[in-house]
Amino acid sequence: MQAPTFIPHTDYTERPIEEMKQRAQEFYDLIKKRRTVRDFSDRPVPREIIEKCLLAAGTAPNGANKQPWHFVVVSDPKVKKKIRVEAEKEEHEFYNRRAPEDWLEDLVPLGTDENKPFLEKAPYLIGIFAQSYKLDQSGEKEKHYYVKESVGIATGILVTALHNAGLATLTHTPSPMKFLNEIMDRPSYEKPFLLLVVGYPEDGVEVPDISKKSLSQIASFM
Ligand code: IYR
Repeated sequence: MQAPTFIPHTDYTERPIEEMKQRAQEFYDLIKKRRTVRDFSDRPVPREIIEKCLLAAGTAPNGANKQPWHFVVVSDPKVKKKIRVEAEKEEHEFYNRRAPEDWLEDLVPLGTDENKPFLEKAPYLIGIFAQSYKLDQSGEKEKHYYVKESVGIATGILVTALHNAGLATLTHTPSPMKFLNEIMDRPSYEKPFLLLVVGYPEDGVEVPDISKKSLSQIASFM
């Protein structure tokens, strides 16, 4: 067992209380403007922006620093088409057979259906995969820990980074998503976590008239 190596945390900046309050307010003002959109423009987005946001996602706290995620960025129209075809097959089943009545009722305010044109129109689809373990060169399994928690946090940072950059996202979960392994050429021990649709919103896009819970509804202080 190797001894741990520690270095000074020189990146930490303590801020005066007033500045903290202001920054907390400013961040809330920024993030509360994030909305999931389902109509995307086909305007291209420089890949460099996506790369930087992925680097941000990769800083997420995670189990034993195993970083158990993989992101597949798709911009090739042929691959996007394949994803749309497979996703719409699953969605057709979901909306017409698999989904219980109360689930479909809960989706009414969102106005979703089995048609997913955004999967071809948006400039990027990011497949997010959760690695339940990793195989090293000799085929040995390396264990991963708290995989869903870790990938969930990384995904949250990715969504936040993209919003901060000025892009819109849609967290899309065609279910089941196993077809993504084949299309995105990922091994079977990587589980598709979600498909993030990224781009500019379509001009004049509308979003559902829904609201977020208040502080007292989501938090209690003891
Ligand atoms: N995956 C389907 C259904 C769906 C389910 C939930 I929960 C949502 O918040 C939104 C949609 C679809 O994408 O249409």
